[in-house]
Amino acid sequence: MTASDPTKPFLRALNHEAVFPPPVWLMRQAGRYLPEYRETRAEAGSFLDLCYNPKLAAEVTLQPLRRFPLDAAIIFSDILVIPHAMGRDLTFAEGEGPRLTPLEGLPDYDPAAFLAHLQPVYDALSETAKGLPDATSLIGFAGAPWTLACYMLDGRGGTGFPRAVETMRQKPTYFGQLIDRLVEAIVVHLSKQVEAGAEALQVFDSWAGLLEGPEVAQWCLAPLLRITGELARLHPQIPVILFPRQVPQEALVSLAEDGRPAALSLDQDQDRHWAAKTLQPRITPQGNLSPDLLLAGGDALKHDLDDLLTCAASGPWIVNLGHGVIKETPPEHVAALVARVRQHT
Ligand code: 1CP
Repeated sequence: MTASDPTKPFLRALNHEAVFPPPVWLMRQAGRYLPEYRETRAEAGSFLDLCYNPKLAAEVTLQPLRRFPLDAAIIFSDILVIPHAMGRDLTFAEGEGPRLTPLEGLPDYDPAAFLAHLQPVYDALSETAKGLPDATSLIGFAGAPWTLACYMLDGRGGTGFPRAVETMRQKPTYFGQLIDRLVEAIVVHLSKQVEAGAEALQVFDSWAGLLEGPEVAQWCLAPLLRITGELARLHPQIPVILFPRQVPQEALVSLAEDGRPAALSLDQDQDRHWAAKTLQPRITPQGNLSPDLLLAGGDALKHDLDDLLTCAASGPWIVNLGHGVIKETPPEHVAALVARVRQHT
């Protein structure tokens, strides 16, 4: 399959074609808001056991597609499997999110051991590809260097990553070496996902909003450009979506001009009409409904979606949220959202 595969609306939109109604998928579309996910997770034992079980990971990847006519499936995994595969310990305590031992020095990166650790992710992709409906595309993903460094240095989320911010500011040489190592590992992991069947890739820089002024260019944009540059060389036909969450508009413009990602995923605070005018001529915007509105459902969600669909009528757009589905979201709200996108002609 290539990005111009005429049967797949998601890949057509990534190829900068205006597809209407626009393709739709949701970040965290597989996950705890679905009762069948909670059941499979219990069967697997723990979250990480689920991530490393190819059959069950493929099963939860496909679960949302059985309920909703989505245009893409994102492989069920986590951004933190990269630090884990670099020998960092990783646990997910129930209801508490991830925990890692805070990094000292540089992490190990032995490519053979790294790929052996991550083989279940590639097997899950091949397994998922077998069960995918014909018009649905398969997305592989990774965390961006800055966001992975945040978790590796602080060892947990929810705190604003003070150690990562301080290390980035106080020890730029060391920090640069860490970022270099992560860029290398991320490219290898994404490239293997393509070989296993991923038709598009998304890179999550969820904590890019913590960077200030010139730090955005240095630690978010530059590493992302190195990743898209390497991937364009290795897999020129594979579209890449970048998600630099909460960065200023000029950073998005700079990525659209210099980075040539196929798409930029916008968080819910970005002005979508500005994006339609400024970014859409160059790249495909993706986003940016509020996960809180999806949780609430009803008229406010309908209004916001109708506003978004006006942007999607002016050129290529992929309907998505500005961040992941909140775990208390009723699945019926997701069904209503997808149905309303489909109804639009
Ligand atoms: O309890 C559970 O079952 C675990 C909840 C959960 C899930 C469903 C975690 C723990 N990760 C995932 C899957 C996941 N994570 C996917 C694939 C599923 C899909 O999207 O449908 C993806 C793409 C991710 C990516 C991810 N993990 C990000 C980037 C996107 C984002 O949300 O900003 C981040 C930051 C993580 C770290 C992580 N993993 C899990 C949690 C609870 C967190 C966030 C912790 C924090 O708030 O800092």
